[in-house]
Amino acid sequence: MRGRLIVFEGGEGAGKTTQLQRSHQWLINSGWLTHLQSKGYIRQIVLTREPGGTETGQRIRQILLEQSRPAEICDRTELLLYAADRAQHVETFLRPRLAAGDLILCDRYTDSTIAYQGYGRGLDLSLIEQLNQIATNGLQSDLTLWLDLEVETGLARTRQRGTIDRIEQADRTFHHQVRHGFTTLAATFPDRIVPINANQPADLVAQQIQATLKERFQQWFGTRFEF
Ligand code: Z5A
Repeated sequence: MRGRLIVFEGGEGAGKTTQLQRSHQWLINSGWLTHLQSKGYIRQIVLTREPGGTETGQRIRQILLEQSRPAEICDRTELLLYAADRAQHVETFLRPRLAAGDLILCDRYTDSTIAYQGYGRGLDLSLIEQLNQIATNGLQSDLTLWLDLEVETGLARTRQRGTIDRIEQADRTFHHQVRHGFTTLAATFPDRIVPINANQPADLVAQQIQATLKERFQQWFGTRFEF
């Protein structure tokens, strides 16, 4: 049994967290989870996120995203903190669970660093790729669902929610660069990164994701299942 890593990516307010939870519920309620378990394809589903998927990572997350110290962290420090969070996450959480056969749904992973610190902050892309390699020891996602949404719409959603963290405060140009980063990544890795149109009601976004997951399950496990 080999687990699979499914990552949800996107800019601010794209709906990653909403859709990760919906996918989890759908896998349970549709019977897919039981089906995959009964065939011995996966052990269980686990949910996680970056930054903050481990205890150490939660402390790093606080440093990175708390609102009270926005100016203190310089760009390279930020990059290294995301890498440190990831190294801990991969080593102590992701790899053991994948080895045990878990299906992991993860909110953000390596592509966020390329999009935010690379395209957004303008840090050297080859340096970031090297750091991602060090932090992950080569562990890539099996599938990345990139929820694509216009910057203004995403920011409006987060403003409505009423919480603004350190990166959400960055200017609009930054967020446009981030989106350009994801667009470039999706064009470069079309098998691994699947664009999802996030500019539609949550139910329709969820349906698009479910269709993608069904396709991948068939590809990975050679199994079809309808309920
Ligand atoms: N970051 C980085 O820079 N480098 C890295 O390597 C990594 C991360 C790993 C993590 O913050 C921050 O870290 C992030 C990038 C940076 N930047 N910031 N800021 P986070 O985990 O706290 O938050 P986030 O990942 O940015 O997620 P978010 O802003 O909370 O958005 P979301 O998860 O994509 O969306 P949501 O919470 O599901 O939905 C947002 C709101 O929209 C909410 O009120 C929903 O009810 C609503 N919503 C959701 N879907 C819809 C639809 N379809 N229509 C209308 N409204 C909707």
